[in-house]
Formats: sequence, C-alpha cells, structure tokens
Amino acid sequence: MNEAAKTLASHGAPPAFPEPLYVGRPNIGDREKFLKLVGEMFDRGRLSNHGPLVQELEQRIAEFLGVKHCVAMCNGTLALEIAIRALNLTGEVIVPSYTFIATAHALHWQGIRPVFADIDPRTHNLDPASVRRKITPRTTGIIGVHLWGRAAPVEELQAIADEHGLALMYDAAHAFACSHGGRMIGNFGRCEALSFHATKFYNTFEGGAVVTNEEQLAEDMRLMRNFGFKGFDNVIYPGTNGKLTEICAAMGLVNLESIDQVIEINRRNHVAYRDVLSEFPGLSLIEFNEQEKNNYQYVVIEVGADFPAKRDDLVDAFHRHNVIARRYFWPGCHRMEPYRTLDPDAGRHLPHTEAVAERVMLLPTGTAVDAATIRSICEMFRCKGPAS
Ligand code: T4K
Repeated sequence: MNEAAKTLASHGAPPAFPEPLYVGRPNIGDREKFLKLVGEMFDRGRLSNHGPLVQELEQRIAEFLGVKHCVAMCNGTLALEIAIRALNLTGEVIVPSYTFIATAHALHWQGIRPVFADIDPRTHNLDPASVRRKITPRTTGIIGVHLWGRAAPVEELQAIADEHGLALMYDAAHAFACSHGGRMIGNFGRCEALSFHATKFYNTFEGGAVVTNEEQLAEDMRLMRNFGFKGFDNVIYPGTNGKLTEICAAMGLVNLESIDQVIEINRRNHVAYRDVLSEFPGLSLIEFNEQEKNNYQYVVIEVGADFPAKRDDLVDAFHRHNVIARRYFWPGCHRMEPYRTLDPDAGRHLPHTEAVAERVMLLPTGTAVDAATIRSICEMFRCKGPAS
C-alpha cells in the first residue's frame, strides 16, 4: 500500500466502488434507433465505402460546425495523417509535447519530425513564444491542439504561420462542439482533425473526420482516404484506407441526437466537482470560458505542491478504490519512444510541459456518473486533505 492509500485507510476512506469508474466511459445514445439504422443497413447490403449513412453524417457534422466540408475518417489518427499529407507537410512540424501520442506519431509515420514546443501552464495549450523559438528553415507547419476542448491560441498561431509561410492545422480531437470567439472549432487553420473514439464524449465507436473550408483540400483528402481512386479502375494518388464504416456512421447519427443532453450532463458534473473541490486548498479544477460552447468532457485536476499528497500516490489510491483516474498526458510525448531516443534533451526546453504533466489527474465524468457519485469520489481527497 502506498502512502496515500495508507492515509486513506487510516482516515476511514469510503469503501471501493463495486464497479470500476473510468475516465472515457462511452456515452451511448438511443439503442432502439441505432438498431433500427443497423437493420436498414443490413437490408441495403451497404456496409462501407461511403454509403448513405456516412454521407448523411458528413453533412450533419458540417452543418453542426458551420464548416463547408467534413471528410469522415476511420479514426482520429488517420484523420491527422491524411490532413498532414494533404497539406504537403514535410521536414519539421511544430507540435506540443503535452498531447496524446497520436499527434506526434501521425507526423513520424510520414517521415516528418515532430518538434516539440512548450505550453502555457495556465491554459495547457501551445505557448506562441515557444513556437517561434522552434522555427527553423526546415519547418513547414504547426499543429495546434485544443487541449481538453479549450481553444489553442488561434490568433497568435495564425499570425506566426502567416509571418513565416507555414501551414497551420489543428488536432481538434478534444474539441468537437466547442467554440472560440463564438465560432465553432473546426473553422480554424487550414483544417482541423476530429476524433470520435469510444472514449470521447461523442463517439462513433472508432471514427474521426477532417473538417475544412477549402474545397481542393477536402477533395484531396477524399481521394487519399480511398486508396487514391477517382472513379472505377482509376487510381491517381498513393492513398490509404481511411474510410468510416456504415455501422460507425449509424452510431454517429444516433449520438448526434443526444449530444446536447450529454454536454449538459458533463457541465453539471463539472459544476459538482467544482463545488466539492473548492474546499481543498492545493487542488484546482481547470475552468472553461462560459461565454463559449464547451463539451466539458474532461475533468482535469491539478494537484499543487501545497496539497498534502503527491499526484501519483493519489492516482494509485483512487485505483485501489476502483476510480480509474488517469495521468493524461504524462510524461509528455518527448519522453516516449521514439522521441526520447531521438532527442534525449528535449525536456530542457519544455519546463512547463514537464511541470504540468507531473501535477494533472483526470477523474470520471459523462453519463456514467452523477452528483452523488462525484461527492463519493471526492471523499477520497477529503481523507487526505487538510480538512481531515
Ligand atoms: N489527438 C488527441 C489529442 C487525442 O486525445 C486522441 C485520442 C487522438 C488524437 C487520436 O484519436 P483516435 O485515433 O483515438 O480517434 C484513449 C483513447 O483511445 C484515445 O482515443 C484518446 N485520444 C485518449 C485521450 O484516450 P487510452 O490509451 O487512454 O485508452 P484506454 O483503452 O486506456 O481507455 C480509457 C478508458 O476508457 C479505459 O480505462 C476504459 C474506458 N473505456 C474505453 C473503451 C475503449 C470504456 O469504458 N469503454 C470503451 O469502449 O487512449
């Protein structure tokens, strides 16, 4: 038993939850409607290759985001890879290290070097000053990440991209249904990649999309996701297979209908966490700008040095109590392979990334938890906190 777990036990911590509570438990919409769509799909005998459900989903998502084109993909990682290729990125591309590993891997898989810039410790998003310092003659682009659904500094990044003739795109895997300056995310940079993975607040089992307002870019990406086929027997590009299936699109269409409801549940959960956690000096919950649209899909807590338990001990103790808290995105991409071996000293330039990665922990939200569960989850902090 680690120190935090021992202290929890000695302070009469609540009993473990009977079932694990996960960060990333899927939200599942109307099952009857889903099964009806699947039945119709079987009757049609169209299971993949841009069938009617995928076409409808693309149209619905484009309308929802107010963007001209939505190119559905089989997952968020392929969406990133295809977007990167369609933008002709080569050489070096600047990305945050404080992100899911897919952001960096999508570049590395195409022989492009991800160059890690530091983050602003207040927003957890790219620090424009650090981005500027990372530009070299080999830099061709910047990928901003709207971490936790909070917009990256889009105005500053656009100014840097314009000044240096760089392509700017976004990894918007966390930011579906979010806005910045009243404009839906999906409309920034040259294109934005979305993830609809099962663990996202809105899911298509696996899935994703690239959204863009550029006609030619959308056309190129449609070609790339389907092996480069332009009509029967005519391949004009070395493409890949990035297609979303019909059954995934059926899930997406059904889940779109309950998206407002899920966001409202996430928002209520966020408020419930905020109310309880405000009692604990040393713990802070990241906030969202209430003037914007937010999906509140991540409950991100920073464990300060003044809190009487270490983040890692807390995470272990929570796990023992069946609350599967996560340390996203520890230890930072630069400390994972192959990047750690390629540049062992990268951390010297990423002090905020390293510090934030050491203090963040995520707790469960979504339709699987309610206010009473949240109070019980937070009891574990109370046992260790100054109030006990
Ligand atoms: N860019 C960013 C910034 C991203 O965050 C991601 C994905 C991507 C790009 C790439 O998009 P995709 O190619 O994935 O579409 C999870 C997700 O797999 C990943 O999609 C997500 N980000 C990342 C933040 O989280 P893991 O390795 O933490 O997943 P895993 O298997 O540990 O699942 C998390 C928890 O969710 C588990 O403890 C159990 C629960 N769970 C999971 C699944 C799949 C369920 O309860 N039911 C399920 O069906 O990466």
